[in-house]
Amino acid sequence: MSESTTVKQAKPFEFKIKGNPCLIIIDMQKDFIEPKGFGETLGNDVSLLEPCIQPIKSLLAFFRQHQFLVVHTKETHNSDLTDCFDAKRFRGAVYNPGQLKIGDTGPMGRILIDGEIGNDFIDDLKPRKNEMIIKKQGKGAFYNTNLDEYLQKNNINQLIFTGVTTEVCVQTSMREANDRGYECLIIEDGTDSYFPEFKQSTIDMITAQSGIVGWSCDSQTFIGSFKE
Ligand code: C5J
Repeated sequence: MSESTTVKQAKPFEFKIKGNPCLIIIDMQKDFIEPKGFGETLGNDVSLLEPCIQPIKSLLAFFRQHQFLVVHTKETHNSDLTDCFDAKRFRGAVYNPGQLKIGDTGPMGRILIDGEIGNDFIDDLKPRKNEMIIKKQGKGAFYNTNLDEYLQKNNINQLIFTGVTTEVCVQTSMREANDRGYECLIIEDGTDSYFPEFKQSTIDMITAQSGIVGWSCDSQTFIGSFKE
């Protein structure tokens, strides 16, 4: 890593790289991205999450090539659902009684349950053996996980956020990280939402007020900054 790498085009102002950054890939799981999983059962058009896959692939290749740390998160529950609050499990079903809930069996196995096909990462973004997988029950990657401890142990101060969905698990995790003292940058084309307008609003909220939660830029701007 060059000591002087700066993402000059980042918003709201340049993002200076200080040490090795860590790539955080949030919840790129079949349950959210492919038909017949959790995302679709909640009534969403999952095809809206496809555009971010290729930019995340490029970033992942770049981080691997530089031997920078990569963390993959996974929203998941134990098969006995003892780690799933009723408030989470039953909320949607109250209003849509026919809809599949967390733990119910769908075409890709039990919805959002660890070990089921739908709960696994999409084929394009499978973690390597040496990469950290954070299993989380909440929307935030820091809630009830050892992510903070892992990052501290590896002297990480800057996090590059990608994944889905922008305004739910990505934003929640980025806010948690910001409150823990990490400098955070969200990759604009490396995240998507079932609601494109929410994606844009999230990026605007994050970068407003002099980067109150962090910075943003697109994947090629980030990668290109290392070649300048
Ligand atoms: C959601 C997520 N949307 N990964 N999870 O429930 O954003």
